[in-house]
Amino acid sequence: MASTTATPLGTHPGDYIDDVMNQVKAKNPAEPEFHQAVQEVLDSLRLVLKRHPEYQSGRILERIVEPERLIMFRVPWFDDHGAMRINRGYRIEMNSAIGPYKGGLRFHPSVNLGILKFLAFEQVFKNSLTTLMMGGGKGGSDFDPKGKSDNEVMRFCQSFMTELSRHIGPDTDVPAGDIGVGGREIGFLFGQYKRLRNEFTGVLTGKGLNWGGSLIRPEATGYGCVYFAAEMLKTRKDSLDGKLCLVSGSGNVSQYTVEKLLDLGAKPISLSDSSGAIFDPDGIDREKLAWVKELKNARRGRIREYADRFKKATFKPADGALDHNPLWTIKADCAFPSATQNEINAKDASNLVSNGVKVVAEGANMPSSADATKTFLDAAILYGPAKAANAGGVATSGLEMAQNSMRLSWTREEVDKRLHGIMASIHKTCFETAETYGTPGNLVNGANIGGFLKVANAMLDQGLV
Ligand code: NDP
Ligand code: 2IT
Repeated sequence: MASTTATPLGTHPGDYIDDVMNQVKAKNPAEPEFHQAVQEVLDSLRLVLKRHPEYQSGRILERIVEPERLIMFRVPWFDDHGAMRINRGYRIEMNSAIGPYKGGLRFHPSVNLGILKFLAFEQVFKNSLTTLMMGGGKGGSDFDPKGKSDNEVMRFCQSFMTELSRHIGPDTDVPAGDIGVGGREIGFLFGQYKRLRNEFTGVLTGKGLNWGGSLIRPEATGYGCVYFAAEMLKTRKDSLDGKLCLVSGSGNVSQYTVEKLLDLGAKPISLSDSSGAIFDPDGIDREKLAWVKELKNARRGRIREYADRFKKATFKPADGALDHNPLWTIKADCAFPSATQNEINAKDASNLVSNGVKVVAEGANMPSSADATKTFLDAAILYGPAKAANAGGVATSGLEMAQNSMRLSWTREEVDKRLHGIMASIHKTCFETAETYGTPGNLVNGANIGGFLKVANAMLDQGLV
């Protein structure tokens, strides 16, 4: 097992980074997604530490990989048959150097400590890139909303919030949605917080429009990701007009990615869920998208039904025995992975590249494995990593917080204009930072370094906390 003693000051920056990574693995065993997220950021920081020894002497890396606080709790609830059910709840308060903890809640059976730590870690850098004052956090539960009645989901959310409410607040920690947590869940969570605390405050984002929510927040992650892709294309004097686009997932992010792609003249041709993927050579137009929204948001059905409804479309079931995902073998100009982590492996990435993909913009968090990321960077395609490309969601959450503080609501046009401006500014930061640190075009380095610098400098200013 690697040593967990402090690396002596004066160690070569490269060895210091390796030591920190070994300590992360030793202290956080069996958390491969957390290791993957940390490794990617630390690799980018090799370029920074050579120029800025103060981050090493201030032990910023050891501090930034260590959550400020981990909260784990029991969530007991009754199902519709009167049986007792027990789930596990979590909130990771990762870093508050530049603002209150901010990040989503994920309800999915795969949720565990390592997955939430990877998400919370990424959130720190993403939130910094938005230019708004938000620290990083993430939470959730291994509760599976699939197949549960609205009443079961409500009882679960009330129990979850009964414990979580002790730890959050509008100036402390502001959760939002993520996989399995949408408008319905935020409503139940907000109602219970208000009842327990007797306070109507902006303690959650993604709220309903009549009770403190912001226009464009539901759309923001998907819209923002498409704006980011358009910014990347602009650097090669190109646009989304007429581009064939693969989109994975069929939830919040995927639906609004398809919507904005249609606005900008592109042709989205796929969607998926955990049961498989549909491919529609005619394109998913507005009418078909409205049908998908009804299928997924109201009926909570499976994407397979799309191929029954629209006869030209084909459905390919998910097959864990394959070494690749058939979705990523479809020829297209752009790919918008918008389902979940590690949904693109090395084989998928090389399939995309050999089919001539020009743009990959990540709507999901860490959808590409480390090898897949390397394949995209080596191929020098336009690759927008998640912490930059999907930051529009949390950025608009930041705008919701600002509106709540002022007790005002901006118009749809105002919020969309700000979102667009923020995505362009994130792209600029990533693009210019990649150049400054000697790796032009590498937006992975640009995002990791651009997000890191502001947080690291705030941590230095605030002393050893
Ligand atoms: P939703 O719950 O609305 O949709 C999730 C979609 O992904 C569903 O189609 C779901 O299929 C699919 N999916 C989830 N897990 C898996 C899996 N293990 N294998 C295959 N498919 C899977 O979530 P969102 O759209 O909000 O989130 C999608 C991604 O975007 C996540 O990575 C999330 O972290 C990220 N993100 C979300 C933001 C937001 O504002 N909502 C902001 C930034 C990033 P099924 O229904 O079968 O489970
Ligand atoms: O991953 C993410 O950025 C989100 N799920 C959105 C977080 C938020 O606070 O809006």
